[in-house]
Amino acid sequence: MASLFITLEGTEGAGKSTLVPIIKEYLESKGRKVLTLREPGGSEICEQIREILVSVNDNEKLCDTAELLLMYASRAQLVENFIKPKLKEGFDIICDRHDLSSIAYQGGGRGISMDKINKVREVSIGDFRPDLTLLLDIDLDIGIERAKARGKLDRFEREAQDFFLRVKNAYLDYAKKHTDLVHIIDAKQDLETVKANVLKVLEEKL
Ligand code: T5A
Repeated sequence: MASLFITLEGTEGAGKSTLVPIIKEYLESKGRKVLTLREPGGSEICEQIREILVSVNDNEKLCDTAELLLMYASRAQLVENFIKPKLKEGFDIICDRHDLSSIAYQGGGRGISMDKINKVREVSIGDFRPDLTLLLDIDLDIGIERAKARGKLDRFEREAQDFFLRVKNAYLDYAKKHTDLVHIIDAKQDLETVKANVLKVLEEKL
């Protein structure tokens, strides 16, 4: 079967990073070659871009357009140099966040128009899209508590509740319009239940 590009999406602390190795192990148990990546980041240069995006700079505010462009700079670099070539080599790729994060955070959260996002996307990655997206849906309070328990909050995690509410709504709106691509997973349940539900979706996809 052709290689799969699988993305994990959701608000802070939803459990995306926790699920990446679980999905990898499952796919490998089916005899598949798997590579895992994250956005922003995932390569040496992309991790440098990530640092600008997530670190807190009290002296200078990163403007919304610069944030959008940096997200897509990291994505373009990763898609061109790693994701496309590795898919061609027969690897499945699991990516912790991808394009839908920009629709949710820069579109929903920051209020950048879809027209502007689509233009930036077009020059960055063209019509490249995932084969499957798992949207981990979680109550914002639970997610942020999980993220806080991990330690210092990054630039995004310091945003107010209404920012994350707009992000969550943008995710859910997109999922409702793209039911063929996006599977919503109830992520507030215990890890074993979440894992079982995710593996069920993957089994169906394979
Ligand atoms: N961003 C990113 C944009 O604005 N635009 C973009 O285009 C992109 C790509 C950094 C930020 O960048 C923004 C969004 C982000 O704010 P990030 O660091 O990847 O991106 O994102 P975060 O969501 O901040 O990553 P987190 O690590 O906080 O969330 P995860 O990965 O969803 O959560 P995870 O797996 O680390 O779990 C958090 C804690 O919960 C526990 C885990 O053990 C961990 O301690 N946990 C559970 N506990 C109970 N029950 C469960 N089912 C659990 N699942 C996990």
